[in-house]
Amino acid sequence: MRAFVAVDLPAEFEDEVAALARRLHACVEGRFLKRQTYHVTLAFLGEINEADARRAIDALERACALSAPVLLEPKGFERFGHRREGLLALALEADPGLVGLAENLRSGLRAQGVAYDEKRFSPHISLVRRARLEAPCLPDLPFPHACVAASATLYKSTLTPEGALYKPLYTVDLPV
Ligand code: 3AM
Repeated sequence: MRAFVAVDLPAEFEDEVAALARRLHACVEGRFLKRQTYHVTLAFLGEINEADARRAIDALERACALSAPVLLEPKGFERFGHRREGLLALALEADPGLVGLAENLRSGLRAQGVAYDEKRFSPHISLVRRARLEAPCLPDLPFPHACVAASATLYKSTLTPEGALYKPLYTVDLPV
């Protein structure tokens, strides 16, 4: 299965992110992601088997047990990939709790021999794929208020023509 580990968004924060995305419709074309897919990826594992999934759960539990409170604090918009057809995301501040969680998870995965994508951790919430921006710059929009995350999850990702479907496999509480 295709899998990744992510921090889940608290419901109120998710509401605010969805409201921000709705306002973007006026100036951005592309595939807007459904609010139930919003997350902050900590590590993308790619194809894993059942044994890897158990090891990843172990690494996730250990990382969450060691974690400081994880603050989700919007920083600004960020574009990844191709300028006219890339990903538009809401970038988050490099909160020490969030960065520490990603580092501890990744070192736990390494210790367990579970491979993951080693690109530098750049905390963000994906909003629009294949994004084409009409205006040269994005309007001044109210960003969601910072909040403390409550959980992190190992997800199974299934690719479909309509986009990826994410199924939570195992969720661990974070300290608040
Ligand atoms: O948090 P986002 O939406 O940026 O982009 C994919 C998504 O991250 C990323 O993993 C998350 C869940 O699908 N992803 C997908 N394929 C990837 C790959 N080959 C990948 N990250 C790195 N390498």
